[in-house]
Amino acid sequence: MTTPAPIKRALITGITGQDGSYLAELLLSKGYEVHGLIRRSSSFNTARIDHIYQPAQADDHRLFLHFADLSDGSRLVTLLNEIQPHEVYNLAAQSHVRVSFDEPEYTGDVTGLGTIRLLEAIRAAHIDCRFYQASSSEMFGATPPPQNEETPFYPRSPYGVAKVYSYWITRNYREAYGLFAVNGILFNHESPRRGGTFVTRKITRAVARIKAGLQSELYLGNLDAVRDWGYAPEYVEGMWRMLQHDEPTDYVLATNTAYTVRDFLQFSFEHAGLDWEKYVRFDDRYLRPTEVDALVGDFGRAQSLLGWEPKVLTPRLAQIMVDADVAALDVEGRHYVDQVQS
Ligand code: NAP
Ligand code: F7E
Repeated sequence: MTTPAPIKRALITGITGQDGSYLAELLLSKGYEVHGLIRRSSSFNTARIDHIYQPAQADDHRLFLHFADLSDGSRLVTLLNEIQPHEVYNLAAQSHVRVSFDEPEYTGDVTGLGTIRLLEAIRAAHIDCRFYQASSSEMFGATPPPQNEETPFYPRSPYGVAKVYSYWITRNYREAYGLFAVNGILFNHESPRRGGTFVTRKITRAVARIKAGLQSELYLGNLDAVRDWGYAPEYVEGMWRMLQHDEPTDYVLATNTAYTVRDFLQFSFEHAGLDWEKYVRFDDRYLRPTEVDALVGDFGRAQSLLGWEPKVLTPRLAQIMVDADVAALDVEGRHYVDQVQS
């Protein structure tokens, strides 16, 4: 008789965010026991994972949530001791670039120092685990595209600078302590679960609301910025593959295509049969003190070592997001009508 393989345990920080929710779904589908770190909040912050959170007595209860915070190092030590994970995915961050100019110290503390607190907790708990760090194309900042794993960093925001710290401390712990630690340098990736203040989701929600007659204007900042927008569910698959590889190294995940914010507007409004120029207005509050003009990633290493490549490219991504926002508004509308009529 063969003994069943031991269940793998993963810890995800940032599980309530866009990527954390898709990664939790992926790992559960692969049979993992998944532990997620969540923050105490005065309002509900688990909307993205409610659909996979089973009651504790259910047979397939393999998702566990723990209150903690990346600014609380001693809590991370007790948590790591308790969970003893085989894989740790550090996705938690103050992840908004514009906000990082308003809250630079806080962003440095969570997005930068949070990573060292987690790495030190792994060492203090004497755990033999693999570590994924959510690094970002924002680290390349002003260095012109195409960008790959050898491209020098030139961050242009407190967020980018904090991510550079986390990138290097992850490499340092790999070299100093032999930890299986990797940086996934991910270019922008979006989905219907993208936070509403990032430009893609702000646009696709506005399209749905304009179409429904609920909104008549959309205020934006710089429309000339060039980004390489991919599809988040494909990127979390790449994160997982990085931790399954024989050797730890760093990888870019991107689509290697370049579109402006204006292009994204065009794809989104056109899909709903609307002309974006009739609705979009400029608001300088959305400009940044220093902008990242162009990010376009070369994912050749991930393709050759991990067999990873993107399938959904930006024009299709915009359609997926518009369709999801239109459908969500329909459900909301039906819910409202049901309530009024009942
Ligand atoms: P997101 O939706 O903004 O999610 C961020 C997550 O971090 C949320 O779960 C949030 O919790 C949590 N968090 C924030 N501060 C925390 C703290 N002090 N302690 C514990 N948890 C905290 O971000 P995302 O788009 O999923 O991105 C995931 C990671 O990849 C982030 O590190 C981001 O910087 C990085 N990244 C993202 C992209 C992208 O295009 N999406 C590209 C490159 C790198 P709450 O829900 O309670 O706020
Ligand atoms: O801005 C321009 C803005 O906030 C994209 C994060 O996930 O990806 C994300 O950072 C561009 C910028 O994303 C508005 O100036 C114009 O040039 O959607 P965003 P981001 O700054 O690229 C990287 C890879 C990360 O790591 C980050 O965590 O769009 N833009 N008008 C606007 N941006 C916003 N947010 N709002 C506007 O109204």
